[in-house]
Amino acid sequence: MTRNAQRRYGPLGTVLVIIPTYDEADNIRPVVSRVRSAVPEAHVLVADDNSPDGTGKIADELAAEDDRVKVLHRRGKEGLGAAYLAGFRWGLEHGYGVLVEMDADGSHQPEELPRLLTALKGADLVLGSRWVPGGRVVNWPRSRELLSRGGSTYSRLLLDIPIRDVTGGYRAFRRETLEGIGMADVASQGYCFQVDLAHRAIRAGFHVVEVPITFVERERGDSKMSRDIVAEALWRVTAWGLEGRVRKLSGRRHT
Ligand SMILES: Nc1nc2c(ncn2[C@@H]2O[C@H](COP(=O)(O)OP(=O)(O)OP(=O)(O)O)[C@@H](O)[C@H]2O)c(=O)[nH]1
Ligand SMILES: [Mg+2]
Repeated sequence: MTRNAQRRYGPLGTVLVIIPTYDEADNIRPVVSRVRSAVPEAHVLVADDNSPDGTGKIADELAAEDDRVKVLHRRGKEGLGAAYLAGFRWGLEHGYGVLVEMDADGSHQPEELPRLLTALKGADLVLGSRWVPGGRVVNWPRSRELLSRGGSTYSRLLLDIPIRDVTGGYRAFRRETLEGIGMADVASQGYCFQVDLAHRAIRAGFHVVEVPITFVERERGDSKMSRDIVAEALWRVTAWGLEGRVRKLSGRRHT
């Protein structure tokens, strides 16, 4: 049974959209401006890992022009997961009620954010989903689609979680959800950071909802996706799955 069963949800509070960046100089301006138009009351935090292409400097210019845009400058490239954790901590310390994950490259359309926020009124965590009815991908090569669908199916079956798009990175968390999943010991980095957070939220009994999105392949800048990121996801998800099975089996033996 989820916590949702007897739960009444409180108001959402102020929204912080966290955008991690590494070499997104061509993308950062358009995405921030689209977020500001789509949800004018939301604040934006750019979490930049000292991008060599000057993305952090452009983000500073945006922050100087607009009070609702903030920048977290980090020392160097430490991966998506570390940038999000730093962004979440910053957002929680500054009192935000909702923390949103969004890529900088236009794959996650800011115009769809209002739908995610509406769903969050009755949930603890909302996942933008490519693989539920109504969800889709635009301009993705068949190989990427197969990898993504395969990764989600593998994670769903192994971890026994009822989620169709486990690796997606367009999400909205209530602050209480992040406070309740033990962020301090999250070590995963790439796609598996997303799997890790969804899995933790479900295991902690939070109500997790998928909302269909249209995911658009990046048009500008380079992908940071790599063989290492896929390998990390594969070994960690397999290890979590086996751990869960052993836990269940030994629980059964003791009872
Ligand atoms: N701060 C920070 N951001 C990162 C890092 N790696 C990736 N990102 C950002 O995370 C988001 C997702 O990365 P992408 O390269 O688009 O990954 P992807 O969507 O799997 O790959 P594509 O399909 O090629 O776009 C983008 O906004 C990146 O700039 C990192 O090490 N540090
Ligand atoms: Mg991308």
